[in-house]
Amino acid sequence: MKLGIIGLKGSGKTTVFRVLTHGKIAHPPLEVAPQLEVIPPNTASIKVPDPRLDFLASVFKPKKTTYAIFEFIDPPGFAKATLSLLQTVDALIHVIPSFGEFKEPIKYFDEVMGEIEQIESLSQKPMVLILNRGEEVNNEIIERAEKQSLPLVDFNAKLELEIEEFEPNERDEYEKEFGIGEPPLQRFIRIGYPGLKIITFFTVVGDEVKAWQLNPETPVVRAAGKVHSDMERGFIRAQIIGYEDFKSVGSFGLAKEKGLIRVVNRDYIVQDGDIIEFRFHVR
Ligand SMILES: Nc1nc2c(ncn2[C@@H]2O[C@H](COP(=O)(O)OP(=O)(O)OP(=O)(O)O)[C@@H](O)[C@H]2O)c(=O)[nH]1
Ligand SMILES: [Mg+2]
Repeated sequence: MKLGIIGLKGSGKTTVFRVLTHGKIAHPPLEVAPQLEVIPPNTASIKVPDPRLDFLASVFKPKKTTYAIFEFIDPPGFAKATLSLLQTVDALIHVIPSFGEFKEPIKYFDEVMGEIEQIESLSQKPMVLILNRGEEVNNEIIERAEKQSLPLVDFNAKLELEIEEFEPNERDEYEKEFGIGEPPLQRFIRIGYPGLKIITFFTVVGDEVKAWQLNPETPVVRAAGKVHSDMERGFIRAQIIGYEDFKSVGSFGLAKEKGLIRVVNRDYIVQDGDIIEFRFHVR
């Protein structure tokens, strides 16, 4: 899934980008940008941590465990040209600054939303807010986010980046002194995931256990197409078990005995956490 980062110039987009991608080297490096006519966005991909996939891997012990991917795209500044770079992303991460000279988060929020609303290809995209904040929390913006049903994740991006870059012993010392809270990526996933309007299904095939991302309300035949176009074309039926049901018994054998595995046809709407086995036939 592609996630585009937006926010006013200097709001902390690149700092957030680096925090969420574990400081991965931006590509292309920012240093080369001035020579180029158009400054390219930073991009980096990360595996989406998922304890459910970890559990499946511990049960099946496959050779390969494949996590879903978040690809973050971080364009510079906040110009129309920049926004047009984001037309192909699946969702937007909107960084709202509340530190230093940035003292009016609501105002910045409105300004960015105003621009977005004028660009049809962006205005319909799912959105998660990141309040990039210093010491003081601004309740107004939190209330606004709630009112508009936008998930809001708050952390201090600059501080988090500094913590990430600590040596392990510095980190231990810091943790002893201040305590280290939930890491930003985990926070982003826990709070923000529902706002991304995406669900996850799993496949267990041969030596690979894999997580797949899917839009909600997708019929299973389309999910098959994500795995392989042949599977969609030759789709016959699918066997499904919800993750929680599987976890309660711990094996397909037991699940079958207990009647927890369902056979569904092509119109079945895939649910978050479904473990799916596709049956297909291609001539
Ligand atoms: N105090 C403080 N400074 C921050 C925070 N986040 C970012 N900064 C600083 O603000 C400046 C701009 O941050 P960037 O991450 O480059 O902002 P940006 O939105 O990517 O900027 P453009 O790409 O130019 O639009 C940098 O000097 C950061 O170190 C924060 O949470 N607290
Ligand atoms: Mg930037």
